[in-house]
Amino acid sequence: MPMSRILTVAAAQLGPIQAAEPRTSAVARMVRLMERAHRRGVELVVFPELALTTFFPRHYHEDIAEADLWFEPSMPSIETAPLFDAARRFGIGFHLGYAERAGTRRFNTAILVAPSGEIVLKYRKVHLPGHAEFDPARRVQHLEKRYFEVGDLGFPVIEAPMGTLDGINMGMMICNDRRWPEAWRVLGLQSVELVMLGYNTPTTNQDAATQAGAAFEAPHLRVFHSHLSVQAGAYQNATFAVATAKTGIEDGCELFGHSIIVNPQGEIVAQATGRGDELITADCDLDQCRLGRTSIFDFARHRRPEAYERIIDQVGAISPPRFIPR
Ligand code: CDV
Repeated sequence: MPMSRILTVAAAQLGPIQAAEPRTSAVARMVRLMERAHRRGVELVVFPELALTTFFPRHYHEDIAEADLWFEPSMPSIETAPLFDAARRFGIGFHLGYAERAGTRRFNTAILVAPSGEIVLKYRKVHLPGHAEFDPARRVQHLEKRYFEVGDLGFPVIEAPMGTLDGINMGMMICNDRRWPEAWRVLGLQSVELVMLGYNTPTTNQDAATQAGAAFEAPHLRVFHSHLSVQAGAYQNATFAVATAKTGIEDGCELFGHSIIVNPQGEIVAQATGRGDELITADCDLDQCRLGRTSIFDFARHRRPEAYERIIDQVGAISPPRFIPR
């Protein structure tokens, strides 16, 4: 009987980080979570999207350069070094979302860091929600399209050692990406076994709130849609997923949290329930990915890309031909 390939992972959900909270304080909170994770035998900790600051795209800066205070021009930096030191001290890997400034370019980025402190993989968010200009109709802005470029790294997967395992296929996406099956499938096509993703999702759909006569989207459906997306993505691509949120009331805007860890059957195996810093953990037997990928989702046997042309050739939806009764 072959040994199971078990990796103990944690989603380190963060309570709110207010605009005035310095990075040193947010980093100290994360180091405390890493210490707790270590005591629970965790080998890899996943932090949320833009984990070092408030979710600043809700704040408008007319001059984009004024927003530079939210960005990291280097990684690690003096302020983030304690995370890398903690990784080495506790022998655990971590995933971190942050705003990256690369010269004059700005991205919503996530990195995977090995227990040695080495950066193993970087991803830059592809599906940027929101808008580029100040929208007076909105109570809360969502200016990701103003502050970030569309990610230019695709959806990469890397095989790397983690915990006691020799090699795990790990990939990343960020927040809104989780709602796009294309993103999951691109990871699935690289035999991903563990998808890490951070998110900041408000309890209220501001887009619906600003549309005249708009349909109401109940807060419980916001959580449902988030979980539905992660569970479906994990199931259809036979992978584990760790989806980690920020939660609570941040700069007057409520984030719904509800971080989850999902197995390749699409089942939630751990879920956060609180509104502050919270650690949820799961032992992930990566060999559970094998069933899906050798049966229903054996891509080599069953995919039919010749029928999927529209996925690549077309962006917006077109109208179908109309049936005219004789
Ligand atoms: N940070 C995000 O990407 N948030 C979006 C919200 C705006 C809907 C999300 O998909 O959760």
